[in-house]
Order: sequence, then structure tokens, then C-alpha cells
Amino acid sequence: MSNNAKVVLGDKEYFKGIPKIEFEGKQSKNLMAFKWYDEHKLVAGKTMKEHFRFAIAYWHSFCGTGGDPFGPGTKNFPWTTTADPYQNATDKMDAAFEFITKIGAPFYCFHDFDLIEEGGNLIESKKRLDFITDYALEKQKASGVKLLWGTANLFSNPRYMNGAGTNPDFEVVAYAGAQVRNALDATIKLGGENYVFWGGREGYMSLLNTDMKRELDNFAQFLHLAKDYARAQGFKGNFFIEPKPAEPSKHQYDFDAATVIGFLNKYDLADDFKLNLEVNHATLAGHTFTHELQVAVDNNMLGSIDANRGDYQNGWDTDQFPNNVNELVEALLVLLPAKGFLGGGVNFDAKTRRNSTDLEDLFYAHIGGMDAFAKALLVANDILENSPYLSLREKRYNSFDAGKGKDFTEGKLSLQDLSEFAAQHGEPKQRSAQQELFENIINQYL
Ligand code: XUL
Ligand code: CO
Repeated sequence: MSNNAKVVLGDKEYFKGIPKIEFEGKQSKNLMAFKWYDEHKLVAGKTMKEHFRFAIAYWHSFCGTGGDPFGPGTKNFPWTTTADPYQNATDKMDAAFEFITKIGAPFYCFHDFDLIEEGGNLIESKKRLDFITDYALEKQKASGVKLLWGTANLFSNPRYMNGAGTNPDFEVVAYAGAQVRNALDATIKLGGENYVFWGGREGYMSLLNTDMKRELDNFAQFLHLAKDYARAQGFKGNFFIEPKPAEPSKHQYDFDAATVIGFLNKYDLADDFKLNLEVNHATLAGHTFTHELQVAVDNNMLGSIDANRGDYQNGWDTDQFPNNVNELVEALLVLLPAKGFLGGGVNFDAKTRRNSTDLEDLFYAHIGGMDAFAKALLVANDILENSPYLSLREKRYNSFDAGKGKDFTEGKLSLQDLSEFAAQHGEPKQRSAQQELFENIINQYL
């Protein structure tokens, strides 16, 4: 069955010769087709489209030309040909909606100044955002593509070198507030389903010159103001905090899922704010992605995910496209029983490599990522429905299901009772954790 999205072009076609990407199945040899992602396929009561709610990241896909500290961009995007920011922005948006509708993603995500270059002052920036969001509204209507989340870039402009909401200077905090207000207005105008805060500069480079408590108190205050403003404008969606431990700052306050949940609870923000978890941020924090997901799910805080992967041989945020099905199966073994995201979806916060310079590469990257998730979903569902995985895990805890173990869980025992039980039963019988058996189950169902 053909996917629902209809291709929406601007005045010209940027990805010439590339048709709408269709599901052709595993036997297909067509490199420009999905082998596993069939948006209509029902898995555990939902279509693949509903499970993933795939989104395309505007910044990497249409703005990132591949520059790094050692050299400039390598990608000659045919949608950045003029010096006029307004023309550039509409051309880029034409290309973006052509790509998004050809790949068949139902959502996109942006930072304010991905859409259009920041102006020289707040008034000009607001004027530019008003202009480009009028255009985006038309594009969304024509295509049916929706906005998964919007955000403000509070890390690139030099004014934020010491932070935005956590800046020691109130003038900068106020400026960041103005920028967030405009980004919230843009998100609300476009029917954005969620709003994200990622704080790359919300942290410190040296603790010697930093009053951490004061910065965190201010940050919470800042988030309250943003939330109150958006709610007053009728915004019903969730706010997400995206944890990342470091890079660009030495230490970032939104270190990992557990830290952010503690912060949100402490400052009375947990009803409105959930988490946007990113794979490579988890690994930078020294965790698996699965660990971060489980922490969020167990606290009812899993809002959305940024899909990508790191590189095993280095320690920075390489933002590669996900391709490791085995690891994604482990992630889906957490996601599937959790029954989805609190408002979010799967956003490809990933970029093609600096030396992947063909326009086709953007398609191969997303086809690969969407297929990897789709295949992992099928395997995880098979494991959950047909393997002894869940029952084996439950069995490890069965001593709490009855008798004294159950009494303990229900708070009916004292430390004295534990002592008496232990004295009666003596040295506990050894029980294997069977890790290799659990690992084998994944391979068996792949
Ligand atoms: C940076 C990162 C951001 C956020 C949005 O590592 O992940 O792109 O997702 O600001
Ligand atoms: Co991200």
C-alpha cells in the first residue's frame, strides 16, 4: 500500500529524480525503498506510523553543511543560493517539505533560527519568524505534515556563551526569555505538539566562577515563566527537557534522565515537563540508551526521543543515523510495554557524514534509520509476545510474590522480622541471573 503523504513541491524540485519513497518489503533490491517500514502495518494494536511518529530535524537535514573545527562545510545545498534571508528561508522550506513528503515522515522539528537566519535585533528577528511561520503554515496545510516540537536556539549566538536561562547576567536571561517567547509563539501558531529545551550552555566551564545553586534556581524560574506564558496562550502540549551531560559546556545541568527528573520534582515542574531522550547523549553520560528510557518510563516521564547513534571509538556527539538493530531491539523492549510517548515521537537528530555530499544521501540515511526502527519493532514485539523473556525476568523476583517477600513489599515487616527470617533460612540459595540466556533471546528472534 502506498504511503499517505503527498509530495509537496515549491517553484522547483530540489531532489530531482527521487520519487516518493514506498514500502517494497525485504525482497526488494531498490535502494530507494523501505524494506521494513510500512507505515500501515499493525504491530501490537497500532500502525508503525503511530508507534514512531517519525520527525525530520530541520537543523541537520536542511541547515547543516558539514563544517567542523578543521574545515568548512562540504555540502552545496541548492536551496542556499542568495544572500537574502527571506528568499533563503522560503527556498529552504520548499526543499524541506519536498524531502519530508517524499520520505513520508508525518512530523518535523525546528529551532527558531533553523527556519530563518536570526535578525540584527529582537524586532527584526520576530518579523522574520512571523514571515516564515506564515509560509510554514501554508506548507503544513498543503502536505498534512505536522510540527512535533519547536525550540529556541539558546546556544549558538555568542551572547549565550555563559548560558541562557542560567546566565549570571540578568540582561542575558531576559534576552533569552524574549527569544523563548517568540519561539513559543511560532510553535503555537504552527500547532506544535510539544516544546523542547535543550541546554547546551546551561551549565559551566569551571565551577570556580560558578554559583551552581543560584543558576539552577534561576533556571527553574525561567522554565516556570515559559510554561506559564505558553499555557496562557492556550498551549496544551508537553514541554520536554533534553538531557545531555556535556558538550558544548564542560558540565551541563541537565546531565541525564535521573538528574533532570530530580530537578523537575524539586522545582515543581514535573506535571508540565517530560523528557526528550537522545541516544548519543545517553552514551556520553556513561549510560546505555535503554537505561535512560527505563528511568523515564519508570517515572512516567518519557516524552519523546531524538534518534541517532554515537561512535564506539570516540567520545563526542557524532549524531550518526541509527543502524544497529540489536541495540534498537533492546530500546523497543522498554518502549513497547510502556505504550508510547507522552506527546512525542522519534525525531532523527542525526546528520549525514561530512563526506556524504550527494542529496541522495539524506534519503539513504533516513530510509536506513526508519527501517532499523521498524525491523527492531517487529523483533521486540515477537520477543514480548512469543518468547519466555518477560516470564524469565519476572521469575527472578518471584520470592516477592507470596509469603514473607510479599509482606515485605507491602510494608508489613520490620528489620527485626527480616533478621528472624534470615536466621530461620540461613545462607540463601544461589540464583543465576542468566545474562547470556537473555542475550541469546534477542539473537534468536532477530
Ligand atoms: C544537541 C541536540 C540538539 C537538541 C535541540 O546535541 O541534541 O539538537 O536536540 O536543541
Ligand atoms: Co537532540
